[in-house]
This record gives sequence, C-alpha cells and structure tokens, in this order.
Amino acid sequence: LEPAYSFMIRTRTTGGVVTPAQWLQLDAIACTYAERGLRITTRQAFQFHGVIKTELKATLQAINAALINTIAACGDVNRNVVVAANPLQSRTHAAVHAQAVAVSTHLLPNTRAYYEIWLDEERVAGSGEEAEPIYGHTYLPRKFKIGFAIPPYNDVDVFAQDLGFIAIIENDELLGYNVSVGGGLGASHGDAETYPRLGSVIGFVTPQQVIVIAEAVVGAQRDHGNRVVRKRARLKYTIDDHGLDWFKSEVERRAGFPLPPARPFDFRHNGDRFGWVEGEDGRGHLTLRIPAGRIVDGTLDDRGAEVRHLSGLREIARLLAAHDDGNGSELRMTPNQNLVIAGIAVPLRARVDALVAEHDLDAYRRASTLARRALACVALPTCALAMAEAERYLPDFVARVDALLARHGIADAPIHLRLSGCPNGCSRPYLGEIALIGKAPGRYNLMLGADHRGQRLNVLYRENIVEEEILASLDPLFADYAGHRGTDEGFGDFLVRRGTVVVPASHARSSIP
Ligand code: SRM
Ligand code: SF4
Repeated sequence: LEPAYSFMIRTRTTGGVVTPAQWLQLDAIACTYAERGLRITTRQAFQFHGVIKTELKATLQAINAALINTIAACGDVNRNVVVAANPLQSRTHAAVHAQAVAVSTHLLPNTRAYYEIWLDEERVAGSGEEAEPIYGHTYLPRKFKIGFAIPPYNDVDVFAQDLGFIAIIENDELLGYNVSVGGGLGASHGDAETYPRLGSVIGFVTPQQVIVIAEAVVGAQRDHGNRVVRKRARLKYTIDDHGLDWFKSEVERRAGFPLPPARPFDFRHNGDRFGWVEGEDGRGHLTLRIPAGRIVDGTLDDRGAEVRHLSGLREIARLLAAHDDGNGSELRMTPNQNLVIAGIAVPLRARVDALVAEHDLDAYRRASTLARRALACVALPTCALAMAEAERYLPDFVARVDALLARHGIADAPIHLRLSGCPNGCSRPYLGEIALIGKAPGRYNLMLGADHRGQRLNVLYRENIVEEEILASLDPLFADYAGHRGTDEGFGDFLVRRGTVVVPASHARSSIP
C-alpha cells in the first residue's frame, strides 16, 4: 500500500485577478479536493493544500476548466507576475495590469508537457516540435519574479522582485516604468554567501519597451546565472558577481537600446488600505482583510465564533455572477494576502455589505492596527522547509505585541509586522518594520529597521530568541517610540533615526534616482 501522499497546488493568476464565476469554481475545488480552504499567497495566487495524489489530475483539470492554470507557478521560470492592487480606481491600473498579463504570457514556457500529463493532450514532448526560445533546454538557473508597482503604493514590494517595473504617471498618463533588477529575499541561516537584496534601478522604459526589456533581463540571467551553486543562482547574485554596470550594459545590448535615466517616484507605504473606495467610473472597490490569506470555514475567530469566510465569499461571488453587467466585477487578491471585491455597481453595494457583515468578513474593522498589516507565511504544518510556526502563530503573537503597544499608549501605531517560518522569506519579512524569522520551534531571529515603503531592508537585532525575550526586547523600544516619535514617523524610521539599529546604505533604495 502506498503512503497517502498529499500535495500543494498553486495557481498562476497575474495580478491576482479572478472573475466571480472563476471564484465559484475555485471554491468548489477547495471544498472537493483540498484541506484548509483557499489560501491567498503573497504573490496574488491561490494555494490548495492537502490534495491527495490520486486526485491531483482531477484537481488540475478542474482548475483548467475554470480557465486558470498552474503553469509556471513554481519552477525555474518566470513566476506569477504581481501587480499593484491599489489604487484600483485608477485607469492606469487597467493599463498596467494588461501589460503585466502580456509579460506573463510572453515569458511562459512553450512546453506542452503540462497539457499532456494533466489534460490528456496528445503527446508531442520530445518529438523536437517544441522550441523554447526564451528558456532554452535548461530553463533558468533558478526561479524568477516580476512585479509592477503603481506609486504611491508599493504593495507588491517591487524591490523584492528579480525584475520590477515602477509605473511613472504624469497627469493621469502612463509614461512608462523605472526598471529595477536584482531584488530577492531568500537567505540561509549562517551562510553569508546568501542574503536579501533590494533591486537596483537601472533606467526607464516606455510601455512599448517592457516586453523587450523583460526578455533581455531574463536572457542575461539565463546565460550568466550561477548553475553550479544553486543557493547563489538568483539574479541578485548574478548582478553582485558581475557588477551592476556590466549587467545594465548586457541588458541594453540584448534589448538593442540604451536605458535613459530613471525618473523620480514616491512610495508612501507597502501595505493595503481597507474598506470601500470609489472608482473613477463610480463603481466601488471593497478591500477585506484576510488574516494570513487563509479563507476557511469552521475555525474559531477572535470572539470564539465559527468562521464562515469561505461561505461568505461564495455568496458574494454568486451575487456578483448573477448580476454580471459585463463591466467587470472581479475578485482581486493583493500581495499582502488580502482581497479586493472590485468593480461593484452602486445598487449592489448594500447587498455586498450585508453579506460581508453576515459572514464577519468585516472583522478587520475591529482588528488592531498591527493585525491589519501583519503578514505570515504558511510555514507549519504544510511547509517542509519551516523551522518554526508563522501563520498559526500570528494571532497569538499579534495579541501579545498589541498588549505591549497598548501598555505604552501606542496601540494605533501603524507598524508593519511580518513572520516567516524560515529565512527563505516568503512573507517578505526582511521588509517588515518588525519581523520574526524562524530558527527552531518557538525560536526566532528578531529583525528591525525596515521602512514601511519597501525601500529599506531590516537588520538582525536579536538572534534565536523565544517569545518572552522578543517581547522583552521590544518593550524598551516601544517606550522610546511612544515618548519620542515624530509626527507620522514609522517605527522602522524611528529606530534608524535614534541609532537603535544601524542599517547599511546598501539596504536602502532612494526615490530620487
Ligand atoms: Fe516561498 C519556497 C510558500 C512567496 C522565497 N515558498 C516555498 C515553498 C514552496 C516551500 C518549498 O519549496 O518546499 C513554500 C510552500 C509552503 C506551503 O506549505 O504552502 C512557499 N512562498 C510561499 C507562499 C505561499 C507564502 C505565503 O504565505 O503566501 C508564497 C507563494 C507565492 C506565489 O504565489 O508564487 C511565497 N517565497 C515567496 C516570496 C515573496 C514574494 O515572492 O514576493 C519569497 C521571497 C522573495 C524571493 O523569492 O526572493 C519566497 N520560497 C522562497 C524561497 C527562497 C528562494 C531563494 O532565493 O532562496 C523558497 C525556497 C526555495 O526556492 O528553495 C521558497
Ligand atoms: Fe516555508 Fe520558509 Fe517560505 Fe515560510 S518562509 S513558507 S517556512 S519556505
């Protein structure tokens, strides 16, 4: 008898956008084949956990029937492309999203193997009919990630991407993008050869040049990335090994044009905003907080009541599907694991609100300022690389830090907290103002000093400590912050100004190139 193997499946959903009809299909798949509901990831995708081996094919076929697939959601290829989810009301958003879809499609591998293995297509793999002009026979040395940010929000953490595009908009017109290369966060404990790195801005491109530049960057990494030491195979190391100037010229040579200087930009924060906003066309967009992105029924909430978020969102998707007026109401995942119910016509808003209230999807209203902004990676029990808890520990840890903040009279401080179960950094913890990075069960590295704009990495403050020590370390810092913070000064900025943590210049990116 074979052991009951189970798998995680991840979708490719550029910018995290699905239609209400697709939501209903994904919900049905979660209920039929997966455990622990639907999980929104930090790259605007869905994960299904606990799909058993014998049902893998049926699950993948059901996902494809929803006109979604999982191609290139994992592997040494370009991964799910992330796109700013805020501000949804901007017309620019539609243009940037369309551009991201075009890049994602252009960088898909050509192989038909996926279709042959999972969708029963006729076998052509190995017949010599498949050409991979972008990836070649050996694909990329490592995973590759692209993100599109629309200032003033940096919800995609554009400097954490191998390749980032920062939209430059003047008078509502999308002029083009600054190009950032070499971002990446994964590291290994005790291995100085691995480290988080923020992307470096190398110039400006017009919208028409985006695909060419993306292919040039991917090609340079394909041909020059480290294929010997896998831990050093990300683009960030290729750039650090060869030099940024060399990399920029290599990209320009491949693209066939020089990159003009980057333009100034201004990021205000890398979080989400919650509640309704009105779009330019009068349609409404409601952002809901989904703690750690987990959408389930049946667990207990902060008041001990049974959570019915999966059912609630199913009802909302049904409502939107039944009233589809062709103007595109959609569900949009954010890179902070939250959900935007988008493009809602005025007459439907009250009914959406009623369903939200009925299923307690507006729990964010009573959630603390800290809880609303906190991110946690999956970690235990499903992640085989986890060294400590993250998602399951988040509510308890937030409650304890909240109590500490309240004791210092700063419960309203908009601090960005991020927990990861290991140094791979899936919740982008190196960009958290306070971050815990798992070392061992119950033990974490405490990282401090990032800003709240995604433009400065944090640094190690205390190593390998338990909860009691973490809270004891934060206590005097909160006291200092409560007494001496400037108007609107973020916690990370404060710690750096006070000299409590010293962040190297290489850890920061300026808005003025
Ligand atoms: Fe991640 C591996 C979960 C975003 C850096 N990540 C994993 C795996 C697949 C573990 C594994 O290889 O066995 C995790 C599955 C856990 C589970 O049980 O579901 C996992 N990563 C996630 C997600 C689900 C975290 C979340 O809580 O939302 C995110 C899925 C994104 C997606 O939809 O595609 C996720 N991972 C990230 C990010 C953040 C981002 O991309 O914005 C990072 C840091 C950025 C970066 O890549 O540098 C990240 N994940 C890693 C790494 C380290 C890569 C490196 O360069 O060293 C690994 C390990 C690896 O690749 O070997 C990893
Ligand atoms: Fe797993 Fe580590 Fe990623 Fe968390 S950060 S999901 S523990 S690989």
